[in-house]
Amino acid sequence: MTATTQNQQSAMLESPRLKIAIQKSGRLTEKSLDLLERCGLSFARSKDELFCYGRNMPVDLLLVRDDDIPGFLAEGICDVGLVGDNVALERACQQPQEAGQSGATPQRIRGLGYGKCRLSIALPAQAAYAQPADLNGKTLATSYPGLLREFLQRHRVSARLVYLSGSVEIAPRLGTADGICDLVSSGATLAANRLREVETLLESEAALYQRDLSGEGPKQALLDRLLQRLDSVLKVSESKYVMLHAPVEKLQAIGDILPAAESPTILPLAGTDQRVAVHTLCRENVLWEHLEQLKAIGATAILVFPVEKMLA
Ligand code: PRT
Ligand code: ZN
Repeated sequence: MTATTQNQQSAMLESPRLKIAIQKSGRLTEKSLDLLERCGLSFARSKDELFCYGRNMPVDLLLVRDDDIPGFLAEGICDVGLVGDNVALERACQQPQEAGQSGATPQRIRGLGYGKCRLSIALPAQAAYAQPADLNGKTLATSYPGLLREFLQRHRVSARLVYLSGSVEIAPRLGTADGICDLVSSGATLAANRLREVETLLESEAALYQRDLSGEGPKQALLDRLLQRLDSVLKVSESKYVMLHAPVEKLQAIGDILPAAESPTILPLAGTDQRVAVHTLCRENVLWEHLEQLKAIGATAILVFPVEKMLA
């Protein structure tokens, strides 16, 4: 080991270490790990470990059940958590007393763009529904009693709640409930159980939450450094680099079609002065519809590349 490596290692041991909690095993795990890796973090990790030591920055990982993350933040067991808004907000509904204690409520810092879903009320397909008042007197099964109760109170609806930790969508068929309140992403589970979405209570995604780090300057500085990298990674994940050939007179139209395009590089093409090569960075995703529109105005050789890193 060189003296420099030794110095780096002893500096890492002495500095405060930021603890990030992510879901151990589930829908958010792979994307959360991938995101942290793209921010340049590397962890010494074996499959069953609950705690992973950060190899190249004083940042460690806690692998836990997603439902535990808001509580771990509130209790200071971890400093940062990557968790669905649905889980964080459900806990905030169930523990409203925390809101009064300064510092105890985890703060949402960034939406991360994955784990997207919505919390919805669904009723059997044939059930009549026009407004929340139609839920009066009904029994609703849910894993989200806090958020559902809050919705019902807001609409002055009196309904009975049945708590189920899973398989909520089969409750109406079993006769346990008249309807459900559960997470929906594609809608396939509702369709398979002949349920119809009637109200959306919440749009959710995985988000970065932090606990109050006032008075812990070095840890907050570490988090700020990580957030800078995160912003760059999030920005770049949507960005695309586009190259195409086009008629000279269509340059303006091309700029109008491409989403959030930067000022393009225009290059001459050998053997013609009617057409040029156009290279440009788009800050938003380029979809098939955009390519079809480009083709329709005479663009050819259209190539779209993902952007791996960008330092603006
Ligand atoms: O063990 P642990 O407690 O950590 O995991 P978990 O089983 O509680 O959570 P997991 O891994 O299923 O989900 C983790 C997070 O992913 C959730 O808290 C949401 O933030 C997010 N997410 C995104 C979803 C869905 N989409 C989703 N579709 N979580 C659950 N579902 C379920 C939903 O409950 C329903 O049963 O998928 C079904 C509906 O899906 P569609 O596509 O048929 O509509
Ligand atoms: Zn869970």
